[in-house]
Amino acid sequence: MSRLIVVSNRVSLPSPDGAQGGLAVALQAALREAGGLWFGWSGKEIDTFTGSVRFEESDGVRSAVVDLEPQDVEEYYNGFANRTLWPLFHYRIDLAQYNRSFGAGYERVNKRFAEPLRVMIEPGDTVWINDYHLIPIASQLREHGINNRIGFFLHTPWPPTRLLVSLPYHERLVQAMFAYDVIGFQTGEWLESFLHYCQNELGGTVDGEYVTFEGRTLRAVVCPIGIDFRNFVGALDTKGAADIAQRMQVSLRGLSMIVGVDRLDYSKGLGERLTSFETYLQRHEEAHRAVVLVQVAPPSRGEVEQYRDVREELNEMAGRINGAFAEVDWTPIRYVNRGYSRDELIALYRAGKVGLVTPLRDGMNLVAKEYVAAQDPEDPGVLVLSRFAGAAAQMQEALLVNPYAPEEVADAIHRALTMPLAERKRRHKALLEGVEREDVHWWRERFVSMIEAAPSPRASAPAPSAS
Ligand code: ADQ
Repeated sequence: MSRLIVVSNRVSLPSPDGAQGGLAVALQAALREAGGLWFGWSGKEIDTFTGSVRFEESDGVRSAVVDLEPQDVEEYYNGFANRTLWPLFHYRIDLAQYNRSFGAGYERVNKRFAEPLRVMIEPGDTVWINDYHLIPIASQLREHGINNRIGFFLHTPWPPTRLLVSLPYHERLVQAMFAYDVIGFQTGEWLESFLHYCQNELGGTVDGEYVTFEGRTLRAVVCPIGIDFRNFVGALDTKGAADIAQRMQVSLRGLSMIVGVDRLDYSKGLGERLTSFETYLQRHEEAHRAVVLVQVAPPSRGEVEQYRDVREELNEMAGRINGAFAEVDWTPIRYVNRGYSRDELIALYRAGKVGLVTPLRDGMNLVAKEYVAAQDPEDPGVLVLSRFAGAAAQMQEALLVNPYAPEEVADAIHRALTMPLAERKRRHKALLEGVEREDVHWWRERFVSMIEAAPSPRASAPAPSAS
């Protein structure tokens, strides 16, 4: 078996507070089982980039990290990745900032990552690049003569062509993708958008899963990510879970709890969610003093102004709604700005009669899968899920909603809270089967085997370059 080298922007080894994004949690799980090496940014800054690599090992995961300069972090990470590509890929061209220094920083950092990486890659290694931060890195590696099989997995949506063309130099970004052998997407919708762009904007040819542009062919596939199911449900038996379960039981005192758990990000539709809950309270007197929304949302990407804006907006909204509806003995929204460990999260999910997962756009959304995994099959809660989350493609037995339509979401909350046990069990059983079967190991095995099945090692002629 060939060695697996996984590359992502941040290498994030398991941490006790557990406050990590979906990609980090998934890659840790994938590497723990498959072995191999995880390469990326340490998350630390140094005055001058040296490219020197530090090797670490934690919880069975081997990693190799480099530090970046402050200018790199500003232009590449806070700039092109978080202010340009993230909003664009989540269909928010109103929030995307196009700044030449961001683009230059993005290409510079991709080159900087490629330097130490090429030294680590040995013949026969399989290389797996993750996410939008690192799209051009394969073309850099090809320029260095690396002809190993290289795959790329995009964790976010891929935007429709009409939106993508708002990005200056969009062709350059997509042309660089032809240095990969395989490109994976979370859903058929994002894959279709990618193929549409290649065919209609780039002038490539599409033949089934294969896309050819200027003599280079890549395979573009759908490969939805899952959770580390066994490991996750194992947390139900921990002390951390038992403690939270006990605290929730005491503090809920018969209230029905709706639970939301998200990174604080505008793509997660938190403002729209609070409006929907407000609508639900306006329309359902019987919910007053009977229902509570527990929304956990640890801040992320605080250097980017839009994230500060959304945080302020949510503080204001939660305060206003609580002010309007609260009684001396009841507060309708418990809004919590901190992360929880996996053990604590699973108990929170289990205590929720409704899992409210309503992103405006999401590559997949692992919270939806975690919520289902955490339920008691004999008395499960109901998942209310945005139809704009990638997870909706696999989770049709959830109550699917349009997160922009507060009345529709309010109706779904009501339906979920009043759903008969037999229907709850039927829906949950079907969802659970999918979450358990298509877990993170299934995802990793499928995607890595598709990279390994690529017809290369390719000839060492350089691919179209991003620079
Ligand atoms: P994210 O946008 O980070 O991931 P998501 O898939 O929902 O979103 O994963 C969030 C992860 O972070 C979950 O495992 C969750 O348990 C954890 N988490 C969230 N809030 C937390 C909290 N308060 N405390 C502790 N942990 C918390 C990106 C894409 C997604 C895609 C994933 C994986 O945006 O669409 O599903 O990558 O591909």
